Amino acid sequence: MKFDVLTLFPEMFSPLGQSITGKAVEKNLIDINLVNIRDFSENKHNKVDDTPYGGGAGMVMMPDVVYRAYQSVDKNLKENKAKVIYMSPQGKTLNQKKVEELSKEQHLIILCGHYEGIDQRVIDKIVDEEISIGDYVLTGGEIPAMVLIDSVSRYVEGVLNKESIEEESFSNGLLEYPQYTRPEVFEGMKVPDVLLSGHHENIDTWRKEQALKMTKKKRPDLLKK
Ligand code: 4G4
Repeated sequence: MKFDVLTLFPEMFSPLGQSITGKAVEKNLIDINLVNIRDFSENKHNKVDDTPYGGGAGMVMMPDVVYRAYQSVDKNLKENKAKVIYMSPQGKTLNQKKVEELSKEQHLIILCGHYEGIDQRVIDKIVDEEISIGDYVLTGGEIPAMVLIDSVSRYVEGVLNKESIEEESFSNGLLEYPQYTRPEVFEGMKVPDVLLSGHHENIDTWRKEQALKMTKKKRPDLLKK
């Protein structure tokens, strides 16, 4: 899966080079291409933003600079049209269903705004979908873009083992059951006996009960759905 990221701060994306996403990059299961929007400024001072028409605080990213950055990426990899996503607090909130849906795409172009956002005209011209990672405001769309790339990458074939994805939270509509590992006793607290019993059916039943109990207690809203 290919991700092109249009951003003023490509250095912010180094966390994706670590851990599971880092391995996925090494194995060429995902390809993350960072495009620095500033490289497309035609101004002698590499200016990328300007004051808002109508007045108000802050700066707005200029549409022509963003558009040239967009035009520099190949949108038809193997005749597969890329989907352009704008990370914005005004978008539809990301959830696991949306993540799974996006993982079926071959190619995503992710646009990250900074300052007060981007001139609306280039948004209207190039963006297919506006997505938010939750109802709060951040300084830029870079962290939301990383959240999107990380969550979507987990569904790419070979990135995780199949069981992890099938067993996890939300895919069955419930929270996960609690996990335990060695030591058997930690600070006087023992691992539940059933997990040491080797009785797979009992373990399964116990885990299902726990998942239900945890969901009732922590996220009763999930049970109503
Ligand atoms: C677009 C418009 C996404 C992008 C305005 C981006 C939160 C989210 C930005 C802005 C973002 C989210 C500067 C307010 C960048 N903040 N919830 N900031 N702002 O997904």
